[in-house]
Amino acid sequence: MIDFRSDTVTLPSEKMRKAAYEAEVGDDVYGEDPSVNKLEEKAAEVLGKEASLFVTSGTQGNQIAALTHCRPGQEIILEANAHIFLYEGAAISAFAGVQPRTIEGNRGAMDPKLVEESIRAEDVHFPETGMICLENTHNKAGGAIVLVENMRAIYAVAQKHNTPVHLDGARLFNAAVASGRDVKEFAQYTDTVQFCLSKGLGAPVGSIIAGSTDFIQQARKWRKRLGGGLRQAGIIAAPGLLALEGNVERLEEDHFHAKQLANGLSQIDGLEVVNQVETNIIMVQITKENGSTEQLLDAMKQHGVLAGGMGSDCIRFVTNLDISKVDIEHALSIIQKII
Ligand code: TLP
Repeated sequence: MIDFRSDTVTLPSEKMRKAAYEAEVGDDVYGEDPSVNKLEEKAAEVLGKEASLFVTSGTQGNQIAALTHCRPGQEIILEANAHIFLYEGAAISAFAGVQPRTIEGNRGAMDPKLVEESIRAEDVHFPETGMICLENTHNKAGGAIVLVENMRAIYAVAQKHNTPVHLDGARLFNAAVASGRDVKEFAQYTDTVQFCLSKGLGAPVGSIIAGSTDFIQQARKWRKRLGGGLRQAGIIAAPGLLALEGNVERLEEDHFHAKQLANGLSQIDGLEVVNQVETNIIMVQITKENGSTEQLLDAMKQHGVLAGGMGSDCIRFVTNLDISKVDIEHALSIIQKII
């Protein structure tokens, strides 16, 4: 199978399995797992934040941000197609007791002016704005990079109104590598950042949430409340550290593969690539009359190529570190034949 459903599907490398096997471990609820501590220190340093926390998933990291920054009855400002809004089972409402206030973005970027207009004034009728969420790269916008300049402008608005900014940076390293910038440049315009080790970076499990020492202290408590306090978690943190130290630069090749795939797909009669491919996500629409997304996905599957629907009329192809140039050429020839 050539699997383009997501970059979450990568399998741990030999080195990662060996790191898991050999990891020094302890009870992380007591803060005694040396491998987890090492990963958390490294992640905080890479992002330029005071501290960080290893969490089970991107969703858990984002929810911990909402729970720590906000109180029930508040409102979160976020982009209308944000993962937190569309794909996290309304967890912000279910757990943190907040409601979303969405803003239609441009390729995932919200207009800072609209963000400022959406911040609630003090009024007995209104919820308070508890936090502003950004997403970079933006998944539903096809892995679009939200520019540092846009983040800086939104952060200035947030600071003026004393409102925390959280970044859902599930694929922040993709944004940084593709724009030739350091992740710190993005992270400096946020109070907290969540990034996934188990997406583009290729680790089997886990995410990081980073922020101030005080924030992480409270976040640790929320993680425990959510049942996310793990014990000998070094087993999964060690491959995560390898991913962070060894796979960031490899994203450049991954993005190159994505461009090759996008180029090939756009030359197939009956398909249209509808996003500008900046990182590792390609959104494709069928232009052929009577062609259905489900039919094409089924036929591709029968020929060993998987891609995702993501609940829209687009087919999402995501490249990842396990996909080679040969896989891409092979997949293109199959799709060409069956369409
Ligand atoms: N995204 C997954 C699916 O949930 C759609 C994927 O395959 O892309 N933020 C962003 C921007 C994400 O894309 C995802 C996962 C998450 C958060 C949640 O991460 P996990 O799956 O680790 O909870």
